[in-house]
Amino acid sequence: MDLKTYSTFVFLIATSLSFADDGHHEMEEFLKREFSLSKPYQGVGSSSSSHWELMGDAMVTTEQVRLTSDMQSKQGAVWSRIPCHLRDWELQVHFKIHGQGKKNLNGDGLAIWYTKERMQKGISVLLGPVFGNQDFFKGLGVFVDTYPNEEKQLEAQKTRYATRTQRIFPYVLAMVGNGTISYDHERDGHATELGGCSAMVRNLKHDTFLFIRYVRRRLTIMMDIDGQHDWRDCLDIPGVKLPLGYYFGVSAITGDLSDNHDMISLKVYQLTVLRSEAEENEEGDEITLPSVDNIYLLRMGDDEEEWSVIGIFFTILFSMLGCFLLLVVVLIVHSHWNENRRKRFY
Ligand SMILES: *[C@@H]1O[C@H](CO)[C@@H](O)[C@H](O)[C@H]1NC(C)=O
Ligand SMILES: [Ca+2]
Repeated sequence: MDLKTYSTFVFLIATSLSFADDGHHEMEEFLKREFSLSKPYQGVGSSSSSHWELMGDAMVTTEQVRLTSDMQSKQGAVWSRIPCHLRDWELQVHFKIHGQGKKNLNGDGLAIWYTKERMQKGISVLLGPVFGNQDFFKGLGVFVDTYPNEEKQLEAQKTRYATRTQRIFPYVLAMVGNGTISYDHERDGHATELGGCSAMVRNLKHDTFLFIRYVRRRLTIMMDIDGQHDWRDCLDIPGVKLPLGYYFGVSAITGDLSDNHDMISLKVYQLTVLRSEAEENEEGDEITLPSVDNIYLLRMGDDEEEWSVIGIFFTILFSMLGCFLLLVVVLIVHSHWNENRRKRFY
């Protein structure tokens, strides 16, 4: 299948999925060219009238926007110059991560952004601790993390990794920042993770895609990385509040270990969603600061919460056992009573 047929295919699936996903709500998609980046990347990095701005070590070729090449200590990014005021959108990211390094001897990964600040030119090179972008960001970051820093660090300390919390890398994860939350690179953002999934995306022959959908304050991430042209769910989180007027961007970084981090295309679709009046009212007030509802329920790897989940499980189990016992007792008493009654009649 060539790319065109493929896109049509993806679009068809997208449309049918969106119908399926959203029950009775109809949804249509429109490609927004002003927020999209695709071949032949006209003017990107060379013209100031381009909708996209290239930063750091990023460079444009005919085939891709290369955020970093497979060399040490590089960081690059490409940022949209236009703030996005779409309420419901989908971002389709066609990317490629590849390099000479053997498994786990490569890094560090790339990030896809919807944030208040676009990276500033000039200081970007100094301030890029989060996959080439600034820390304490406001907005959404989706990271394709290709190097397990935490695991390697624990290995070096000869500490055993709790398998319960182990994540298999490369790992895709989402984080929402409000300007005061820091991304912990040494722990691969474990403490601030909203959710994520493993994604074997490196050194693949076929095309790899990530879909980030934001509809009715629900954040969904899907992937197509197996070359099978089907979507795999990665995460699905309701109650994600993102302000309007933020910027899309992508960035990547290499350290001692490296990879080529290539963007082939970024496509933003406007999703038109019909809302009921109740939904309109519910979502009525404008969001000024990014946040996630019930964030404590999402935090993983936290002992207390796991215990409380186990606690709830046992409470339910014992209540059910209790009810069952009560039922048995009632039945026995009842049948005895019936028997006695029958005896009285004969
Ligand atoms: C940002 O989020 C953190 C963690 O959820 C919270 O403790 C903090 O109060 C938030 N900051 C603001 C300014 O809302
Ligand atoms: Ca990492």
